[in-house]
Amino acid sequence: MTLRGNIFIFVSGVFLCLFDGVLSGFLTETLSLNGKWSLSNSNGSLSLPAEVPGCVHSALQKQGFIQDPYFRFNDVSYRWIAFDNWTYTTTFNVSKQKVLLVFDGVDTVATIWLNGVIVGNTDNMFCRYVFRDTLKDGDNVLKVSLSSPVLYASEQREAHSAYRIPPECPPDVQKGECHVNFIRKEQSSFSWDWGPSFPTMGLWKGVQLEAFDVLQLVQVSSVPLYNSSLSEWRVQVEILVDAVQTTNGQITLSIPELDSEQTFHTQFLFGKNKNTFVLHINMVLDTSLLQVYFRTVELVQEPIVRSPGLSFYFRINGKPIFLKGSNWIPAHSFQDQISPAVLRNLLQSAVDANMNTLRVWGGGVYEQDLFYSICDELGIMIWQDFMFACAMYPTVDDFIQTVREEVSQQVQRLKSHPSIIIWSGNNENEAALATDWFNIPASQRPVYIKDYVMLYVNNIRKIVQDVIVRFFVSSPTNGAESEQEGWVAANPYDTHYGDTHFYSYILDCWDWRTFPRTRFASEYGFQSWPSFSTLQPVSIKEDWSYNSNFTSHRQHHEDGNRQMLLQAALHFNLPNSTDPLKRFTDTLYITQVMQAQCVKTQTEFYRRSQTEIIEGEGHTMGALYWQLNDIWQAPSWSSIEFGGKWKMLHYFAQNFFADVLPVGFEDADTLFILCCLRPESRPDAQGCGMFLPVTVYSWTHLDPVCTLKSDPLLVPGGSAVAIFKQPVAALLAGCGHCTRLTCLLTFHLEDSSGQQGPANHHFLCSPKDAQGLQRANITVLPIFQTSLPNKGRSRETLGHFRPLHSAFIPTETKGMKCAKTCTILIKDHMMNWPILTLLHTSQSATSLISFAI
Ligand code: BMA
Repeated sequence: MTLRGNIFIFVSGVFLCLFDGVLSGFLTETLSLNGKWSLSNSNGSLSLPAEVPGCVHSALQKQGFIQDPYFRFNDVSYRWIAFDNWTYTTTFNVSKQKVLLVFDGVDTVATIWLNGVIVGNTDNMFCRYVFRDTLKDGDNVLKVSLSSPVLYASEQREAHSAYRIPPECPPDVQKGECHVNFIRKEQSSFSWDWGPSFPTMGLWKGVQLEAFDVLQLVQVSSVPLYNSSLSEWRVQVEILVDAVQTTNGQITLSIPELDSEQTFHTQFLFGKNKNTFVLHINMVLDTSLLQVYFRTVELVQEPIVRSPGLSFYFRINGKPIFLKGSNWIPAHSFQDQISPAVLRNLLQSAVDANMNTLRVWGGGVYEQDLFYSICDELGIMIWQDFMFACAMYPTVDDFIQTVREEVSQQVQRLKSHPSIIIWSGNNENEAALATDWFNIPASQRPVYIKDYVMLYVNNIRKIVQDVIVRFFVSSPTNGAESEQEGWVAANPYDTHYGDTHFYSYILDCWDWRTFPRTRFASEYGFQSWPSFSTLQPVSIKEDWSYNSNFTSHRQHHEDGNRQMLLQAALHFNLPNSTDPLKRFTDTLYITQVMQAQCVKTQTEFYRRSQTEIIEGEGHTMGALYWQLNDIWQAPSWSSIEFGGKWKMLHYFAQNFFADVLPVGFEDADTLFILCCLRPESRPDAQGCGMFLPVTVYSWTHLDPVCTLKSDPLLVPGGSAVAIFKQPVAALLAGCGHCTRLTCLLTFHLEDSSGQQGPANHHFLCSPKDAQGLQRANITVLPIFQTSLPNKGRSRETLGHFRPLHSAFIPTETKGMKCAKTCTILIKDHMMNWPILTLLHTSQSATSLISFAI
């Protein structure tokens, strides 16, 4: 398995093994209780088979009791489900009597009954529950009685009478349920500004019986540790063991490929115990050459020359790394419906768009093991939030206890994954307190700050630090500065410290001056609608207009539909077809064009701010836009639609996250082009000589009006350096009869071996004002490999169009399927604008499609 670049890399076959002789002592018999259970509601009027792992909604849908919950307004129609109580029942036959009954995940509030006797209760979706009980020979009946999460949350709130824990309810536009902060459950399951309210109930992970005679191996985790003064690696291995009696044993840790092995004699004490062993690595590892699990991570917060405040960046294996990527939300309201293929497709899409990082956002779930394994394998770095978002939380004893258990378990489960580089305490809760989202009277503020510190600092941080993982308390935060200010900074959005979240839908997104020049942009974004082919299966004809009830029902962000059009109208003519369906699909499309161009401008601004310090601001070292994926078919900030189809933004991301990228912008009527290089793309410290051909086109023709070439410039890896500077007026005056309205620019970087990175463009006016732009008539044809010299790489095939890189092909075209043996050719019959040269190469054309824009 190889992780890209030299950030952290594996060699396949390198693993820690516990030798057989020792393993035999751990032999555990496992009987899975997964599969068909029966399910009924509280008054017995509904009774049906249900799959475990699974949830009530999925079972009801599968058995035909309800329609697709995502169809039209069904989220509201099926609200009743989460107000009822539901019981899962199974019967099993065993001969062993001393067993552990293990629930890997219960959603959420339940009483567990075995043969008519209560064996335990659950109240936290993120915990694994283990009950020790005596079974009887023969048939045993296991019941899990789930209480309504909505009513439970409301009861908890009632019981908390001393002071309120805001917010009480989500905004009306979200059509959600209240008091989700009182229940340890996926916070977005009560609705979010991109998602429906489906407060799920069920056994969302596996259930099994485990029997053992002497010892049970509960969990193994390993963390590589680097001692920089000795240049030595060690691996700390933690083994969680449950022993029936105190037992002597030996543990051998071995990594044959690294010539490292050590045997430890130990005593396993009665009960559950953590045993820690440290294996010294005998080989000297050069992490830039060897592909191994070993990697170091540092979060660097240190003074910057000419700038107040502190830096905020990640040094991986000793190298500063610009984190490029996005934010991950739950891929479905019903976790049991997220298949391995769905996960892999989304994560591969992140890699295909040249991302190196995803933030698992704090309002969802700690993802399943497979998610992190795929990230390990693909080289995606993970910023992992703890699951607290946009709210205050109670700190009563029971709540703190369940959170402590959750945090210990999750960190233990996930800490071996090299992909996770940082943990963060919550999403936006420092900002919510600091900037008073919930109108908390000044006199009561200390109470909330005390609760905040108690939960995230005194409890979560303490647990996390004990197990050696990197952590900061909130996002956005001022990091070390927030700590100085008592963990809640006066302004957690301060550009001189930590990370920032920034959203503005009203300001012109083509104007880079509106963006904060932050140290690290961990959230920013714009909404768009998914394409018609994604909406069609969950809607009917009367829904297909921008002003329909359906269109406003699916929009969960206040005023979102209007904001998209206002932003689009700044630079594009809004659709005005007299055909209502065409007008609707054109409108969906223009929102995607707007979103792609907005996020492009903002991301390029962050990438070019990597090296600069301007008026004390800069050294930006991360750009994670909001958000990668969708939970259902609705407008959102995502770049990938529910179902996996790429929005236009995702195609744009493939370019704006490229390792080598030229970025153009204007300042005081002067055009600057910067060359952004990631260190991995140019490992040589000296950098490399880069040229920048700039081509000027008129909107009317495919042939260039003129081409300018910059002098070669030595560009070091890991920097953003100005490579071209010219007043626009002078540039145009030297180039035919070009004006701002008739011409535009494209440019790319070249070194002695040819073009490096994608071509980019710079518009000199809004497309709505462009003179000469004509309606294109484009056909997409499947062409078989045998008929073309190149091997199915659509970028090459479209080389003819590459210079004319800047326009916007409807994503309907991009969603086509393509076998490996075929490639796609776009023909512009009128040889006119707009043409975009990007097609997703893993997708394909199964039929001939024509369209015009
Ligand atoms: C951010 C996120 C989410 C939200 C998004 C868009 O602040 O943390 O809570 O969905 O904004 O509003």
